[in-house]
Amino acid sequence: MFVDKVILTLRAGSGGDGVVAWRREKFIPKGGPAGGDGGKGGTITLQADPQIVSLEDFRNRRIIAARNGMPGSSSTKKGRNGEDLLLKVPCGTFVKDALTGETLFDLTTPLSTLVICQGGKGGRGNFRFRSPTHQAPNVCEEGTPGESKEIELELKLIADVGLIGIPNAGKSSLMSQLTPLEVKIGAYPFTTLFPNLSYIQFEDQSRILVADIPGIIEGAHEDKGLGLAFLKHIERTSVLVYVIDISGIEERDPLGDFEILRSELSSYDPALMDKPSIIVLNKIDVEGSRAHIKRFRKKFSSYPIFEISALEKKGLKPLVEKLRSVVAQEKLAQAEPVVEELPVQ
Ligand SMILES: Nc1nc2c(ncn2[C@@H]2O[C@H](COP(=O)(O)OP(=O)(O)OP(=O)(O)O)[C@@H](O)[C@H]2O)c(=O)[nH]1
Ligand SMILES: [Mg+2]
Repeated sequence: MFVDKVILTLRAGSGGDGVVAWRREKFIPKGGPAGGDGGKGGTITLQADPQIVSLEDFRNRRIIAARNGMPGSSSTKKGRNGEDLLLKVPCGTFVKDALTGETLFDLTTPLSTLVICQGGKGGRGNFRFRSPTHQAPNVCEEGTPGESKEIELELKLIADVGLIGIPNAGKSSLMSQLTPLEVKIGAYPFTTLFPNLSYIQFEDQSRILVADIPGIIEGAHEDKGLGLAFLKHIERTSVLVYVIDISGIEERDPLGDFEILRSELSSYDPALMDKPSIIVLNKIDVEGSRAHIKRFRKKFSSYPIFEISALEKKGLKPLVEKLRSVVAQEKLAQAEPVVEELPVQ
């Protein structure tokens, strides 16, 4: 199941206590201090993992706790450290303070990590308090408590391309032609209930990440259909691809469909209107689509428009080339300029 929001209580392990103990060996009457240190408490770290696309693993886990460090023991033996926990989350996970809603971190870069709850320190045993003037210290320290936090994880998928369309337009059909993902396709609305994420692979090993979003209907901003909740997963894309069923079957007007999509997207976030957009007119294999294509091109001539049949794999190559060039352009535009300076002579 696709999960994009969870609230968790995270508790790092506390440090183990140091102890007071004495050397007790035959013929050494006053053997001196021998109390060992407590072990460290387990630390909790989050890591962005590109292999994971949902927060599903955390769905039934309210509290996640790392183990405490063990107390020290005699013969200056250190207590065992509590094991650290590495929690893997999808790239694009916002880590928020659950109480204030403040964003603490945005785990976007693959394999980037965030130490979210530091384990407590082990207390020192009496062996560590010995000194020339204090040869029999009867003191030791307690371990310090581990950090504890109530956090919210919210995923906003990181994809290069977002596929938008009304239900049945053929978004998942297109996704399954472009990417290796096996996507569910159905001749009924709302086949896709959660976003699908996959990639277009190029010969030079580069990839473009594509997100297929559940269908949007008129009134989605009033929670009709599946609402607009999934649109957060296209907020960070470089390009929006509007997939339009151009066949005009089921009495739908393809031009009207595009206007509905624009208006729903803009009511979710007007900034989406400024993203580079491409229109894909799908189902050109259906008889009668020609007339609609003509009308569509006339009315929306300012957009790049591609005609395809996802079913018959027609027109896909020019579309993929366009996606590749727009994504590359956008990435370049977003990249921070690096200023190289010559070393001072
Ligand atoms: N004739 C024709 N049918 C197509 C084409 N592309 C998709 N279809 C059909 O349209 C129906 C819907 O396809 P999907 O890919 O599931 O559509 P979707 O946009 O993902 O739909 P939702 O997940 O419900 O939003 C299926 O019956 C497909 O076989 C096409 O190019 N030509
Ligand atoms: Mg679908």
